[in-house]
Amino acid sequence: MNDAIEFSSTVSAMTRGGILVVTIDNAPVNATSADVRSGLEKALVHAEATADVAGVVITGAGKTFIGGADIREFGKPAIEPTLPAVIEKIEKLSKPVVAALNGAALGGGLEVALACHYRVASSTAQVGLPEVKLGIVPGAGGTQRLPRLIGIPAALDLIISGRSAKTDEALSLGIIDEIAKADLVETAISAAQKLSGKQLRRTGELSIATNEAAEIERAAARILGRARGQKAPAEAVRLITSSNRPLAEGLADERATFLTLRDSREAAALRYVFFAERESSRVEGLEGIEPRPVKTIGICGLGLMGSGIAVAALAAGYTVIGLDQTVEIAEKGRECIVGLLERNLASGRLDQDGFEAQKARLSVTASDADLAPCDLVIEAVFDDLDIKIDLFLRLDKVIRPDAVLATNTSYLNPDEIAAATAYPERVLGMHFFSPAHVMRLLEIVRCARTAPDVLATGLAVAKTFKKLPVVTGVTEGFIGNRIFSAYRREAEFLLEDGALPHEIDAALEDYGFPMGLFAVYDMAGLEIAWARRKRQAAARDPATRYVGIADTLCEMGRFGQKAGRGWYAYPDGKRTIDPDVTAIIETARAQKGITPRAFPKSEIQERMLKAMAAEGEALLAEGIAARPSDIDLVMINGYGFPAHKGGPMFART
Ligand code: T1G
Repeated sequence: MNDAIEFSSTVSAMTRGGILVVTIDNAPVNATSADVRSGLEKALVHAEATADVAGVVITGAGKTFIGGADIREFGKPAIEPTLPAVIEKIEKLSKPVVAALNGAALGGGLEVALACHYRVASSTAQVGLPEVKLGIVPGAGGTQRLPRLIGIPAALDLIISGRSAKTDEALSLGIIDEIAKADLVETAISAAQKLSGKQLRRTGELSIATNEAAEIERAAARILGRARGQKAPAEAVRLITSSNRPLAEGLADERATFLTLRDSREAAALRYVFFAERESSRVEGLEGIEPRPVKTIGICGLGLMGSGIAVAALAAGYTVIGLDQTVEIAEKGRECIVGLLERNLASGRLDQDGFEAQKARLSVTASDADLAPCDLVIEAVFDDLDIKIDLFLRLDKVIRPDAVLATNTSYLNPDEIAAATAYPERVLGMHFFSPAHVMRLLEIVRCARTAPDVLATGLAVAKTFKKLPVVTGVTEGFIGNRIFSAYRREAEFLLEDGALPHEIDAALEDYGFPMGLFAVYDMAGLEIAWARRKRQAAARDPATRYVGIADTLCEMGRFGQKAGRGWYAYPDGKRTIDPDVTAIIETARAQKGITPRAFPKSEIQERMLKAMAAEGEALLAEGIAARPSDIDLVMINGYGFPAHKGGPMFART
């Protein structure tokens, strides 16, 4: 082995067995920055020109092969060499180039690997082209080379979903050629040595199977039906399904499309969300604060929410002790939890060993004393203040003073719960969204007296649950439900002013929401909000505009889809505009002397967005939310706000 050659500050190489082993070391994810591209290009020129170099291996330092192009460089002037230029050099090299995938090969990372003549992966590697999640298309050959390697239908699935494939799937699809059984780089070196002097398989020269037209047609139609106004998926479908044309032509079209999309509002919004998700767990004042160690988690209340939380905790490796009122109820909770684990097993998300291990870490009880070993207890009992305070007072007697107590309440004031306990500083809120084992969003409620290391514990546990934590202060409904209330109020004002439920829903779905507000309302049921409005009626300010239409519907028993009627009628379960509801709305307008007028979709959208943004501004001013992007993450991940619009705060910029 000779000395390392530094081709740039992030690209170095050593010759081993006549093979130039090029390592990219650009923390944190080996993104293909300008320095990486320049270093790679120099290494390829060196390999081509050096007689005793018989081939090249490209690998990454650390746990990622290449995490993609450097997203932070987007929007800045391009610096030569571009990634497509470097990739073309790889594919055209006269000597074999072998990719040694030591970890994630995503976006531009997989595109680099696709141009190599052979791909070896470690068992922990994953491959993917997630560009559509950033509002763009692969811009360095992915839409043209991947179909040549695995066919158009499989390429459509991977590129449009943006998902990653683990090595077994990547091998069976043909994206990688070998999973290293021993040392990855050694395996890659021997592959390069065997290929030296042989005819090289260049991905760009492969032909594309064209006997799958019907399957392609179906896949494309399915994808476009779900795009909901996004441009990138449609463009990706066009590029992939037309990839059986000369490579140079396809690459030129792909590059032009990528550059156009990269500068689009949709891509800017999705990049904003990407970085916002990594920002949300950074809380001012917590730098250097260590979370309390958590190994055993108690969950009180094993209903739908509690069972979902238990599944998330078991999947994260914790020991879980479930508590409910009686042994029978607790056992029912266990059945529910194990049922969810069995669904994970059946779907392949869990293997048999994993299933058995998680089941073994679960126990249930009706006795408070059994929660004594818990480092953290999360309550998900009925959302009633007295019930929650009573439970926490009981827990004060059985768990350690340093164990953390978390309430999952959606609407009660956690400060009142904390104030009633022996150690208020150990109390915080962990507001899960149902189903808790599926929904990523988790509002971490910082109570007035929550200790910093308790807040840090909540954030750390959220990360192990693979949740998206957003810290909120204490206010009615925290961030999400408070903004949702403003959104609902504005929609009801629009009803009185002249719009109808289906018109508002159509405008919201046109904007990108998967479902309009009134359709969601009917699905969730009107009675919950009605009960809350009745509780708050005495305190309501008569000077504030109040719309009683929903109350009228509830008084008529029109509680929504389950009741067969709500904002819509549901003859044979199909949501249908109900003239009775229109009449109720018209009567309400007349009673207030309102002369209704028509509202175009754009005005409905503008009023709804403005109402959400105004409430968001108030949350920022009150210090409930730390940053606008936190508010956007809550609305995107908890309330269906279209991510490609960035969220209500981004959308107003
Ligand atoms: N560019 C710049 N920074 C990136 C980055 C990227 N591609 N990926 C991650 N980071 C930053 C991230 O912001 C965070 O920064 C740190 O790295 C750790 O990230 C030409 C045009 C690779 C699976 O979409 O999926 O290639 O917060 O917390 O959990 O066709 O990062 O520490 O300051 O996520 O170990 C396509 C995006 C780009 C992959 C690692 N690639 N990244 O996960 O770390 S477009 C992607 C990820 C492209 C080509 C097109 C994940 C990861 P900070 P992290 P992780």
